[in-house]
Amino acid sequence: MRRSSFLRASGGAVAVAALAPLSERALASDVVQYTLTAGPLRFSPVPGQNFAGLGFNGGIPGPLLRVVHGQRLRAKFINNTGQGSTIHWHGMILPNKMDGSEGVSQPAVPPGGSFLYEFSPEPPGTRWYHDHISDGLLRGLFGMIVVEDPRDQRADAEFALVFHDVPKMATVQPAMMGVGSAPMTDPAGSPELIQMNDDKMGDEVAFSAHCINGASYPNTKRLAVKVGQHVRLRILNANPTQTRYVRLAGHRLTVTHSDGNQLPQPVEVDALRVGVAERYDAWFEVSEPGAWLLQGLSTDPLAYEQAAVVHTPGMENTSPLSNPQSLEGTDYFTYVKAGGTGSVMPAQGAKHYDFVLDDGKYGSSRWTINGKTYPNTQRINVHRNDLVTVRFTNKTDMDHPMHLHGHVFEVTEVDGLPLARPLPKDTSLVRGNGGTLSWRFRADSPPGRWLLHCHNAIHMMDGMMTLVQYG
Ligand SMILES: [Cu+2]
Repeated sequence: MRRSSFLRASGGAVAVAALAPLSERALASDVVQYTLTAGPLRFSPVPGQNFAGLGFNGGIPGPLLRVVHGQRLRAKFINNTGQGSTIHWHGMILPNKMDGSEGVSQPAVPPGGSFLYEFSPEPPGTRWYHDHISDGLLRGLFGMIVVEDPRDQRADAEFALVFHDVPKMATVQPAMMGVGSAPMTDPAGSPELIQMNDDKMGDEVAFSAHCINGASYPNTKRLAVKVGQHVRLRILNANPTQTRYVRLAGHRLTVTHSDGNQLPQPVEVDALRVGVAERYDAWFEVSEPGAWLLQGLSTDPLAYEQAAVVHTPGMENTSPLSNPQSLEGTDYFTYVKAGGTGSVMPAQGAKHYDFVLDDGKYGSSRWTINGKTYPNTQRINVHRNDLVTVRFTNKTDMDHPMHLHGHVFEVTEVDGLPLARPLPKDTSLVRGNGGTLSWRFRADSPPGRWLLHCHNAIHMMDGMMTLVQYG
C-alpha cells in the first residue's frame, strides 16, 4: 500500500513563469492539495488602470497548479466572489460531477459557499481551469494546470504563459446583443480579418490591456535562458473572444502538443495560432546570446504590451529583437500543417452528426447550432463505447473555437481535407464563411452530461452550445 501523504501547495499567485522541477516531496505524495479562493480583485496591469476583476487567490491569472500524472488532485474551492461560481477543469477526463458545469454537472456554488473538487487528472499535459458561469471567466477567474507526464521529453528550461486580456466590460452586453462597436484587432494578414464581412461586426469585445501572466510589457517577467538550452513554452490563450498569434522574434518554434495532447509529429513554424481556450507546447533552441521579444500579435495599439523578453545572461537590458504586428509572410501553425493531408480511416459504425453553426446577422443575439440555441439544440445521445463523428459547417464569418468537455476528440478533417494524422484536441477552431471541420471521439469517458460549445464567451452565452449525454 502506498504511503498517503498530503502536499500542501502554497497556491499563491503566479509570480514567476519558470517551472522548476517538482520536489522529491511532491513526487512522493499521492494527493496534491490546493485551496482556490475566488474573490473580487482590483487589477492594474498598466498604469492608470483599475479593473474590477475577480481572481483566484488574489491573482489574475490564478495560481499555476501542478500535479504529476498519477497523483490525485484535491482542490477546495471557496467562493467569495459575491455571485454564483464553479470551476471547470478544461481538457480533463474526470467524473462528470467534478466537471464544474453550472446547471449541467453541478449547481452553482453560492456566494460564501465552497466545493471540493477531487479527481485523478487525466490525461497529462497543459490544461486549465476556469469559472463556468456568466462573466467569471471574462473577469479573471482562470489559471493553468500542468499535469506532468514523467515520460515526457525533458526541457532545460520551461515557462508557463497565460496570454490574457482585460475586457472593457461595458462592451460585453452590446456584443451579446450584436450591436457593439468594438473594432477587430487581429493582425494584418490574419484569416480573421480577411474573412470578415461587414454584416456581423457588432459582436466584438474591446480590451483595455493585453497581458502575459498578469502583467503588460514592459512589466512582464523576463524569461531567462542560456545558450544551448532547449526551452519549452506552455501557452494558453485565455482571451474570451480572440484568437492569438504568438511569435518569438529570431526563432522558429517547434510545436509538440496541442491542448496538452502530443501531436502525431512535431511541426516547426514561425508563429503559433492559438484559438480561444487552446493550448500549445512549443520549443526553441537558444543558439546565441541575445534578447528577443515573445509577442501576441495584433493591430490593437495596446497589443505591443502583450509581450515578454526572453534573454540570455547579461542581456536583460538590451533592446530586444521584435517582430512587426503582422502575419504577412509568416508561416503560422495550422491544423493542416500539423496533421498533413491524406486519407483517414473511415469511422465504421460511427454515429454521425452534422452541426451547422450560424448566427442572426447584425443586431442579433443568437448564435445557433442547426438553427437552435441552447437548451433547444440537438443533443448527442451516446451509449458507452459508441464511436461518434461530428462535422461542423460554419456559415458565419467568425471562426468558432468548439470545445467538448470531458473528452479528447480527434480532428480528422479541415475544410474538406482529410488529415493523414488526426489531431487529439479538446478545442478546435472551425473556419468562418463555409469552413468545415470534423471530430471523431469514443464515448468512453465517465457517464453523465458533457457540454459541447463554442468557447467564444459571447457565442456561448448567446446559445451556441449543446450536450453529449450518456444513456
Ligand atoms: Cu463561436
